Amino acid sequence: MKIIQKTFGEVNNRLINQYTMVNDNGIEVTCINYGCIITKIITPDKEGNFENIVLGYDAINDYITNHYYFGAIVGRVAGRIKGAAFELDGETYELVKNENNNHLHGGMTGFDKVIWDAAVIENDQEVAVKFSYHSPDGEEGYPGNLDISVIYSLNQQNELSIQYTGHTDKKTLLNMTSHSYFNLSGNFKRDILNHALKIKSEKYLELNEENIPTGDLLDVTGTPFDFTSESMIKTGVESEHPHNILVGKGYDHPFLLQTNHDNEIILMEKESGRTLTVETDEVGVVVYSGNFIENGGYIQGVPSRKYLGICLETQGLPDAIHHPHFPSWVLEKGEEYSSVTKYKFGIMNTNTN
Ligand code: FUC
Repeated sequence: MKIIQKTFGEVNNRLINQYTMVNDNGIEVTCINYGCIITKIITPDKEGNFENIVLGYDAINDYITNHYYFGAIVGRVAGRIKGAAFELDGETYELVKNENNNHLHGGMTGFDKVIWDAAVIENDQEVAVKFSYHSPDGEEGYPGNLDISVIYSLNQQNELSIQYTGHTDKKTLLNMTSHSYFNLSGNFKRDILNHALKIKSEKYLELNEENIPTGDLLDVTGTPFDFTSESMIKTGVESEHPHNILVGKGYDHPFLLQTNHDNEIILMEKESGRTLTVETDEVGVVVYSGNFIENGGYIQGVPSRKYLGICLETQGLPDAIHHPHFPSWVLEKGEEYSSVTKYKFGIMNTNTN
């Protein structure tokens, strides 16, 4: 195993470094210390062709102007906070409004748009990069000085693990996620409509017309949201179900996970034979099928368009601060925020398809 470091670009006169972790099976994960962005993940298909399976750019400027959060760490709070305001201990906090009247993905300058410190970790079992960031009291409107770290580690079992840690000096909100757009076809040869997904989830969250949870948890049975047995992404894209149409035809929905660290999310593409298994500590996953990726321009040589990638954003349920019956992601002073999500890269068993 090894880590290869080089300069990726420059932001505000600071050099941005690129780290490529490589295991002995040839799996590669590349990340940079701007937004903790994962720029590339190279894995083999069933024929042994090594190709990229995440949307990304080659130049730092594309990431600076990008509003898709490609590969980035999102925070302090992933998803939308209604009205860009919340109350904690009787005090009202106003957040930056960056989507209509609401707050999205940590604001204008969220964790995806800041420079992180980085340290390389290498041992017999794995190669890793530890990113750290100090988010000052009041940043984007949130209370508390917050110190966070995100560790990306790759092992010989072809697992990428993301470990999130956070501490605050004042009660605050913290609900981070990773925003990679996966496309298992390899180098985006095909869109994700024929990717099959399996999720151990019997409930998804109803959204309003601003993509914010209404508070209602709905049963997946008999709907395009039923991934309890594998189902294609095109099921929801082609469906007339009002909840698929509401989010621009497809998925942009939080699912409540029934189980953790138990193969709870599996993405597969038969043609390439690639599989991605996601396991997490988190209570939910937002499945976003890339409905808002615009036409025009190129993404690593491929014309930009809808459904070119799928995000599987493991996290606490969105806007929980306004829904007391959702599990809380309020972080107390002195408490540790700690969460792990693992991504295992595999190949389908050809005997079963
Ligand atoms: C996802 C979605 C949003 C948004 C963003 C880029 O997390 O929930 O709707 O489009 O990504």
